[in-house]
Amino acid sequence: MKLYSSLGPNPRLVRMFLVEKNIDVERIHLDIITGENRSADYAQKNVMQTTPTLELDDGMLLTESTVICEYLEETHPDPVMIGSTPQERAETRRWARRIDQEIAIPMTMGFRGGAGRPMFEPRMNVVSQEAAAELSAMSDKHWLWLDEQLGSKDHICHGKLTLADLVTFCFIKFGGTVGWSLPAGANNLTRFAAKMEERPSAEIWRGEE
Ligand SMILES: N[C@@H](CCC(=O)N[C@@H](CS)C(=O)NCC(=O)O)C(=O)O
Repeated sequence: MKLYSSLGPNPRLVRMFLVEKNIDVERIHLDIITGENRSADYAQKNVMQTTPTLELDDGMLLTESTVICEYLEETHPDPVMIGSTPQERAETRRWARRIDQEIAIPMTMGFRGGAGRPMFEPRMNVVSQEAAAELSAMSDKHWLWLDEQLGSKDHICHGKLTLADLVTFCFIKFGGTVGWSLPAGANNLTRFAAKMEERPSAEIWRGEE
C-alpha cells in the first residue's frame, strides 16, 4: 500500500491510525503549499486533489480519511480502533461524524475563509470573511460542547482509544499549527490532548511533513 500524504489534519489522522495499528506503508509526501496535489497525475488518483489517498496493492484508490481508517480497521482488526461489536462501531462512528461535521468542517472552513484566506483563496472556493468568522465561532462553541461531553473521561467513547479520539486530537493539533487554541474553559480537552500527546503516534505532529 502507498499513502499520498501532506501537511494537515486529514493525512495526519490516517498516519496516526496506521501507527496505532502497527501498519507500515510507503508514504509519498505531496507539498500542498506549492500545489503538488494539483498535478494532472494526482488528479487521476484523487479527483478532489486532496490528501490523503491510499493506493492499494491492486491499484484501487481510497480517499476520505475516515473511510481509509474504516478500511484499515477491517483489514487489520487488531488493535480494535472503531469497535468490536455493531453497537460499539455505531457509537464510535456517531462520535467521529459529530466531531467531523460540527467541529472540524466549520473550523476548517472558518480558517480557510479567515486567517488562511491568502493561502486558500487562489486555490479553492472559500466563504466570505463574515461567514468565516461565524463558522469559527460555531466550531469553538462546539469544542466547548465536546469538552462537556468528555468530562473527566480520558477517551471520547468506550473508555479506550478509538478513531473518535484521533479525530479530536488531530483537529486540536491542526488548530495549534495555525495559531488557534482551544477556547477558554475547555479544560477537559486540554487534559485529553496532553495525554494523547504522550502516545508514540503523536510523534507524527512533531515531524516537518
Ligand atoms: N474530506 C477529506 C478532506 C481532505 C483535505 O481537505 N485534505 C487537505 C489536507 S488536510 C488537502 O488535501 N488540501 C489540499 C489543498 O489545500 O490544496 C478527508 O477527510 O480526507
